[in-house]
Amino acid sequence: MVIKGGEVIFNTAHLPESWKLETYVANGGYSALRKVLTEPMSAETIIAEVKKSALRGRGGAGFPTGLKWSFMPRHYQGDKYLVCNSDEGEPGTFKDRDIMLLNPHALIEGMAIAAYTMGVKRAYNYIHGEIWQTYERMEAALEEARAAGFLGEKIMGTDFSFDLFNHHGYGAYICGEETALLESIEGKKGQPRFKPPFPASFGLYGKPTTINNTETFASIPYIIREGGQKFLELGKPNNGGTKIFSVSGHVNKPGNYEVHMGMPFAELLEMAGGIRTGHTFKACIPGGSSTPVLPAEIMMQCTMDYDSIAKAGSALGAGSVIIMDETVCMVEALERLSYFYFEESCGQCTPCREGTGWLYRVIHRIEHGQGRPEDLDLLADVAHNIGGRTICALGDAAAMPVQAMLKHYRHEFEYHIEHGKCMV
Ligand code: L3W
Ligand code: SF4
Repeated sequence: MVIKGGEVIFNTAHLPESWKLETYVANGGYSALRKVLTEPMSAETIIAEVKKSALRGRGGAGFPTGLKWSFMPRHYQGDKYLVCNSDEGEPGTFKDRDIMLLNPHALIEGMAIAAYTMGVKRAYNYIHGEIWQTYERMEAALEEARAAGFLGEKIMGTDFSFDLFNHHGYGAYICGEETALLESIEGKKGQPRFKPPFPASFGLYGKPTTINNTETFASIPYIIREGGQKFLELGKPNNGGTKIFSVSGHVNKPGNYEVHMGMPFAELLEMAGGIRTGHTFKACIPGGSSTPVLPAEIMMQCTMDYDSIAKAGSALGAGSVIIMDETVCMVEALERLSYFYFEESCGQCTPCREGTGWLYRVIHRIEHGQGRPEDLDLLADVAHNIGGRTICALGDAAAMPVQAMLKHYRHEFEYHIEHGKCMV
């Protein structure tokens, strides 16, 4: 798989043993933490710089990072926590594991800066269950950072003390939902909580907590080193910086590509080697399986940023670009997606628990030649009755792909019902 280096996170990925502390430090690593601690920079100044950068949460929601940091109660004297969501498990996502494999110290440094800014002494990095090599790499990086005095008591001889621990999950997709993740760290069943209250006021062990994605934290050292304005200018207004796009599916060179936010989609596709030889581009899921599918002709007009993809009727999500060529039957593709959400529903709310199974069963029978003429209206109705009626976004995430597929590819579903087989 291709890892295409960028300017912010994969800038050292091409170097031998890029994950080692020695390599990181030789390339400016931990100088941002030093700057923050020794100048010293005030929390207000750091948050202002992050706001200026227009860094938005890289886990899927695109929430402004500087704003999120400003929610943490500044003068609260009790325990506060910082949590990194490295639980990427959505179909199409595979960037955070490469960040932790290739540049783990950018994550550690970013978290240390965030902890200093928000007055946090203890943090957790929640790593998806099935990625053992990544977990071991992160463990080794934490050991290196502790031995070098970048974590622990009185960091760099200042009064700032902070420690960070990895927490290995067990592979449940729902634990990537931020409140289910907190429950899981607390040793409970990983089920989402009602929001509000948001983690900023009631988070880990009921204490104020900030949760950001791996790529979000790993972008922070650059912002402090080079300034928020420079990061902003790598992208476009309201969409600052670079973004790692995980391109998969029917391209010649699938992989992780760190590019400027706002790059035309056509250029990204070109970088990924184009559609596999001899085939034509049919459709794209631009941000991970919970983001609506877009036909090729719409996608080719987009730039890769939150605003452009939203305007086209989908979402940038976690930047997980799934490319499909003309051989893909959309009924079969949706059957696989809907099985995933059915399987991963935590079962707390009726619309999601029952609705995801219902969607899957109807799509399954269409795919296997037993569809009924009324099934398409039934699918639309069930999806409509899940969306917005559940505790967490998994319900919406199960409903949206169905609605988007019926919007753009209804004729393929109709053909399947009429002829009992794929149109392609
Ligand atoms: C305080 C308020 N905090 C919002 C915080 C909130 C959260 C962030 C965004 O889901 C999406 C999901 C997936 N006071 C606040 C506030 N916050 N208002 O801001 O919140 P939210 O609820 O919009 O999103 P989320 O819960 O973080 C993430 C979609 O991303 N997605 C999923 C990708 C999957 C992975 C994976 O495999 N792990 O990354 C892709 O599109 O469907 O909609 O921190 O607390 N007033
Ligand atoms: Fe669980 Fe689904 Fe409800 Fe989310 S929407 S809390 S996954 S049942």
